[in-house]
Amino acid sequence: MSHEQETEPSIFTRIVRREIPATIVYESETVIAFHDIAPKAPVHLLVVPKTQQYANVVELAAGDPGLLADVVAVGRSLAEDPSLMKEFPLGQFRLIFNTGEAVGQTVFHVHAHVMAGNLQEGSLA
Ligand code: DGP
Repeated sequence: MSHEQETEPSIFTRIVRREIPATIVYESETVIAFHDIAPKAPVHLLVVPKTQQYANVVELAAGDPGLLADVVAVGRSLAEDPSLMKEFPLGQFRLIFNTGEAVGQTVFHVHAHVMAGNLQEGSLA
């Protein structure tokens, strides 16, 4: 049995499987993107590799740099979409990967925060 099969499905795997709802804005074979449930900025999306085998961006960069490049490219294309970016300049966005509990990571299935506009006061991401 692979490591992935032994592990409990993450909250994001459950979104991929449609076990819990999310407002999905993009999906490919390998990547999914949806609105953050608790937005910390006027635009706050999450871009997530479908596999949960990488807990954070450091593991993803080491294990599958092509998939990391795909995550970045999806973030860029979401930021080019006027329907997602509201009044904010297209193609200009924050791309945040929290790595570790001390900086606010709560879901240990790698994900990029794609944000535009001011962060909520006191928010890390
Ligand atoms: P982080 O703190 O970097 O691990 O980011 C986790 C983000 O995931 C956080 O901003 C809230 C978001 N989140 C947690 N649970 C859900 C969920 O069930 N649905 C959606 N859409 N977002 C979630």
